[in-house]
Parts: sequence; structure tokens; C-alpha cells
Amino acid sequence: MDCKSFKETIEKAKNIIIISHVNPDGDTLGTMCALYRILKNNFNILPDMVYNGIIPEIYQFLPSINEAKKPSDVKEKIYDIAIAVDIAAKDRMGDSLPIFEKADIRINIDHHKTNNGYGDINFVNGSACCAGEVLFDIIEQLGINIDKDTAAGLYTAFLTDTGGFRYENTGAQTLQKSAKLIECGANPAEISRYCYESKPRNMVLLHAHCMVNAKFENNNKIAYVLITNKDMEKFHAKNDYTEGIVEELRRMATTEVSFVLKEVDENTTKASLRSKTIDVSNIAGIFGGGGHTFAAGCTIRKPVDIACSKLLEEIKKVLK
Ligand SMILES: [Mn+2]
Repeated sequence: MDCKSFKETIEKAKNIIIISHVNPDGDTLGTMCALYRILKNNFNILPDMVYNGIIPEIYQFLPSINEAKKPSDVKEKIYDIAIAVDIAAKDRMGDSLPIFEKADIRINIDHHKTNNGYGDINFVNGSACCAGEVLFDIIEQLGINIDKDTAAGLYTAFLTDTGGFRYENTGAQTLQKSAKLIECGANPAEISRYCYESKPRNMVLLHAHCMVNAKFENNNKIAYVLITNKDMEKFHAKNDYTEGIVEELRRMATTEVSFVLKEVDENTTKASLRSKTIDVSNIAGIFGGGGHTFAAGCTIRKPVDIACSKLLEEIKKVLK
């Protein structure tokens, strides 16, 4: 990772776009907003930001998030530089992928171990807890000041990708860097409240519905739930309302692997997997997906019930 060439490359650019991943989370959005402010404050450039789908209501507090555009707003433009943040594989860019591909220089800032280095310039650190940490390290090496709003974006990335500093990717470095972000003006209580205590009411009710209807296999070691479009309609649920259900299933003492299957249409199912023991990124990989050891996802081109039996079959092969 050569930060000097990053700086020189950025300085030469006239227009830059920052790309977040589909189904945006706190890491991709927080890192995008932080990078936006870094470029604006230190490189005298006003980049575009682009998101796919909807920005979850809990992340509307992120500084500058209102500047983010949809891919259709910027699809005609050709950028000198496109920077992907928190994007494990190119298909996770959704409708932003053509914008990325067209750019003269493509930069990849990420922390997924499965990232194959698809950029022209790659800052990929598989041991970073979040993409925000990879950006934090770049900022530190460049000796750039972190203002309050940049700190809030980065802190959100650290907080949410570690599940509130609880997951196995939480290390001494995580807390040291987060402490630095607090010194730079990030407000931990306020950001936690936005991220964890500002959920839409119907989202919490959908979660309750899913918990009540959860299914269990292998002596409760596997916990899972199927969510149909009918369930979504019943709760007037937006797409992002299913976020967090798979973690709630893993919370049970008996759970080793949890998954949520979400019906996209009659032949497409989205799977989200979590684990305490086995490597679920391998299982997601069988279906063309990927992710981290204990958190992964994939799209299965089957109806939800068939996708379910196929996924269960693969999990049972690995789970003792
Ligand atoms: Mn991430």
C-alpha cells in the first residue's frame, strides 16, 4: 500500500466518484462520507458519492450523506478516478459498476479477505476491522487532520462493522483508533443511539415476527428464518428492514450457524449467513457469494424453499 502515490493520483484528478456497495451498511456509508470530507477539505475537490438502493434511515445522520446520488444521476459522467469502499467483489457495486469500469483510474479500498484486488490501485487489508480502518490508516500515513464530521463517519464504520465492538474483528487497534476518532470529535453515545436505538418501528416488529417464526435444525445449532415478499408487505418493510435479523438468530446460546433467506422474486433468494464456529464464507462461495469467516452472503437462483434445503445441505456437510 503506497499512500504517496495515492496522494499524487488524487491531486491530478479533476473529478472523482466514491462508490458504496448495494444494501449499504454503516461501514460503506460511513467510509464514503469520511472520504468525501477528506477529499473536500484536503484536496480541494468536491467528489460525487453514489449509493445503490436505499440508505437505511438510521444512517441519515451521517455528515454529508445528503450529497450522495443514485447511479442514474451520474451514469453519463466519466470520472478521472472512481473509488470503491467496502466492496468485496465488483458485482457488489450493482448499478454503479459501469461508472467504476469507465473511470480512468479505479481505486479499491476494502477489508474483505476475499477481495481479489480488482482495482488499478488496491488498498485491501484483510485484517482491518472495517473499510473505515483502511481509510483511517491511509489518512494517518498522509498526515492529514481528521475533522469532527470525518471522525463521525469513520467511527460509524468501526462501530457497526464490529457489531458495537463485540465481534472477533475487534482488537486493541480497533479501540485505539476509535479512541483517536473520539478525540477528533466523534460522539460515541450519539452515534450509538443513531445506529442502535433509532430503528423504524415496523422494522423492530418485522424482527419480532421473524424470531417467533424461526426454525431450528441439528439440535438448535442451526437457526434460520425465511422472509417472503408477503412478510415484507405485511410490515410495510423497506429492503433494509431485514438487517440485523441474522445476528439476532446467532445471539441464542445454542446457535452455531444462523441464516436468513429473503425472497427477491419467485426464482431468486438472497441468503445472509452468520456463524460462531464454521467458515460461512466458504458456504456462501459455493453459491457464488463471499464475505468473512463468520459473516457472509450470497444470492441463490432458486425459489426460497429450494434455496433453503440446498443451503441447509451445505451447512450440514460442514457442521459437526
Ligand atoms: Mn465492511
